[in-house]
Amino acid sequence: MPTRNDSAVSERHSDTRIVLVNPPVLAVFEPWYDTPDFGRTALACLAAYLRLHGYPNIKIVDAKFDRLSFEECLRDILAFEPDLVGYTAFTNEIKPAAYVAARLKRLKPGILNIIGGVHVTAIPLKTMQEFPMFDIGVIGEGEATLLEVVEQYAAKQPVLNIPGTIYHDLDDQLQQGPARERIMDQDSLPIPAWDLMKPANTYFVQTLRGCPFNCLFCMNPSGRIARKRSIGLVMEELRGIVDNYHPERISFGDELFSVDVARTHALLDALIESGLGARVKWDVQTHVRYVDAGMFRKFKLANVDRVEMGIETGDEQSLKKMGKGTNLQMIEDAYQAARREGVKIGTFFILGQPDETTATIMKTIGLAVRINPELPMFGLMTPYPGTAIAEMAAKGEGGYKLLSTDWDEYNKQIGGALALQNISRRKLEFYQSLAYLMVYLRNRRFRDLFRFLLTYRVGIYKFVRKVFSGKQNLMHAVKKPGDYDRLLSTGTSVDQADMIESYRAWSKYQKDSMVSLRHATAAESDI
Ligand code: B12
Ligand code: SF4
Repeated sequence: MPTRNDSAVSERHSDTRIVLVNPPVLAVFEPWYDTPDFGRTALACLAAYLRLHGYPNIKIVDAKFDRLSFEECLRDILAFEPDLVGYTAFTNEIKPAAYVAARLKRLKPGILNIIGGVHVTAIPLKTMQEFPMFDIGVIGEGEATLLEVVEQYAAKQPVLNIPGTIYHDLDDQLQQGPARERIMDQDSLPIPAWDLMKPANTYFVQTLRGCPFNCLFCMNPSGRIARKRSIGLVMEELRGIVDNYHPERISFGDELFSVDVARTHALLDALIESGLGARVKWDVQTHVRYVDAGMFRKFKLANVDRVEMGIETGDEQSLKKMGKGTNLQMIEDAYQAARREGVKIGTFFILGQPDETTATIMKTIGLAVRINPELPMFGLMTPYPGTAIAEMAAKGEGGYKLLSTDWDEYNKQIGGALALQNISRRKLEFYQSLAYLMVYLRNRRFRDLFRFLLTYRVGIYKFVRKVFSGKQNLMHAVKKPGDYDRLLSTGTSVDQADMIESYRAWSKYQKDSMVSLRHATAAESDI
């Protein structure tokens, strides 16, 4: 019987055609994410790398950015007549990606389906078992790995044992290749292929990959060492975007934008001196430990419109346990500095910290009311695979109750994956709504509240329907394509033990990667 690797071999040719897909949404809950005015950076990065290495026949189908339904997404993929199709997926996107891949496999069995992104990175084996419509999984940073996959394919070789992949061998058994080294020299990567997408209002630009912290709720997919692009290359990308596409906003999509304070000052100086800062709105996501009054002054001069920071909780004990390296004093200092310099702020809070109580939630809400950020964001704790929170939830530690491993529920704003033993999901959702209301009402921001309600009206309507239907599950409030569940039900979905294992495996990977990088750095300094 031919295996999926064999069947593909006969149809291969050197002029390989590749489609990269950001899958459609099941329903619009959060317009900012579900109907974005920006394309997915990962796909632009991968396309640019393949193109640089001699594969020009690439199409990006960004179904969210292009507002495509599942049918339209399939139509666009098929119209390009691809040999390989690569899908990107966060956890909450893995089922929609698998659904497109399954439909495509039925229509064109010879096409190689490749899945990449944080979900398959966190649980490679389980993802491939749960979703057999994917032929190859790419674990971690994708550029070099995808290129090798495409090269083997184009050379009419079965795609086997490539570092950073999980794949089906010639007997259709799942095997994992060796670990892929992270790309230390980020300047070796080309500028993302933004030209393969329609012009956008917003661009997410990455100036570095990685973050030194270890928050309980985050798997830190890019590793603990911040690998930085040079200021020159970042400026070249920014100039290209502003000159060619005239966007309204550029968001720095780094995990921790100002982790290298001196470099951040240099980048802000470059934005100010070049006059580029004045031509577009900017926002950055950073950390209260790595900002100060001088930096906020430069943010202002560089026309940075909003600085976003993960505050997470107003409870000192929870902050201590979290692994974020912050405390209430740092939060206070950062927000006071921003206010003094007149910089707008966005803040992320997560309700549902380990052993959270009503009292600690009220502390968080109290802090948010006092900070009164221009953009307040209250998420509910979500046990993403590969995180310590997922492990705790699966073991019932931290007062947690894992409600679901249905990935459609894994959304921080609205979803139904986790509750606490002493605070039901319904109650957490109540506090989340209360938090938004308190920030707007206590600060007399009635117009902002009205705008918030208007923006999120569809999500709010679905949320209310969920509450009144008495169902915990968000997906009951969603109209799915008729064959969605049937096509995806393989009977091999993950269970609690897999969530525990995912954290162990990912922590080990992170540690090994740190050790191997330290060796590499030591060896370099010996030369
Ligand atoms: C910027 C960012 C965003 C931006 C993305 C903007 C954009 N244009 O791309 C925005 C603001 C939209 C966003 C939204 C959300 N985000 Co976010 N985001 C990030 C962040 C900080 C960086 C992602 C990024 O762009 N990295 C740069 C690119 C180049 O790297 P990458 O995406 O990892 O892709 C590489 C590899 O993964 C791989 N790869 C990826 N796709 C593919 C596909 C193929 C075929 C191959 C071969 C390889 C491959 O190769 C790529 C290049 O090396 C990450 C943290 C992180 N370190 O990843 C969180 C992160 C991805 N986000 C996260 C979350 C939870 C969300 C939200 C769900 C939040 C929410 N509402 O609950 C939403 C989801 C939106 C949605 N679609 O539903 C989590 C995901 C956890 C999980 N397991 O799913 C992360 C890991 C943060 C965290 N603390 O846990 N996010
Ligand atoms: S600081 Fe941010 S990116 Fe770093 S580990 Fe914590 S949540 Fe993840």
